[in-house]
Amino acid sequence: MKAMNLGALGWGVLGLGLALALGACDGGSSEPSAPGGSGGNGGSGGGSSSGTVLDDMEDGDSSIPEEGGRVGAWYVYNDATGSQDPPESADFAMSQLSEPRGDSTFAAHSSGDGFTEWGAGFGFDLNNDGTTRGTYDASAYSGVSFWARSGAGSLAIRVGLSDAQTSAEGGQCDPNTEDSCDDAFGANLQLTSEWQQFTLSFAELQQDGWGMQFPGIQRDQLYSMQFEVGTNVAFDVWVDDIMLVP
Ligand SMILES: [Ca+2]
Ligand SMILES: [Ca+2]
Repeated sequence: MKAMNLGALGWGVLGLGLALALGACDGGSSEPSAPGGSGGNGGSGGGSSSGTVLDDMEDGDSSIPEEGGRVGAWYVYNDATGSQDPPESADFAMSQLSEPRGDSTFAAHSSGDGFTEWGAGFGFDLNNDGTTRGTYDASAYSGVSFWARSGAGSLAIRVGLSDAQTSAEGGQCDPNTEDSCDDAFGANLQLTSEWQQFTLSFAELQQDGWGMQFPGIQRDQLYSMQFEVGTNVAFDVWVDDIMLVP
């Protein structure tokens, strides 16, 4: 749960990593196809019922399901120049959907505005029990998928998966050099007011380019998954049904 500390510190700048937690098989989590969510972007046609659920958020709490070696808490992080809800100081509980999306009634939700340095985001660690932050081995999977929408119009976000290369903890980038760490492998996506399913293969993820550069994501040593917005934008982001794709 104390991942928030990390959020405030190190992860700063853009993406971090991935995390994945699988989990809970409570009803419906394995079937992201939802009425109204048609236009799945990149969705591999028809539902990814074969994936491993990292979090479907249906229990409403701020932790990913503790399963398969995954454990971690949701947190927000930002450059401290604007306002974000929930605030970093609060527990990041999941939010109830005003309109259920298929079997889903809860999702991760954060909104805010006024950030001017690099922005704000939210995410979760894949292997952090609150005492020790370690890596998660996702090498059995080809990528991740999730559903997302914007509650405030079209919005550009960056999804990042931090690994042992781009996280200071990995000892490969240099946390003492500005703009070395935290340039996580990820992708830039465009959200709309409609729910869309995004499927990203690890192979297609790229660093943003401002940090120490590495040839490719280290999928067997992932730290976290994060959803981030840039500066000078009012945002209202919803994320649901995050899965590891075989
Ligand atoms: Ca939970
Ligand atoms: Ca959900």
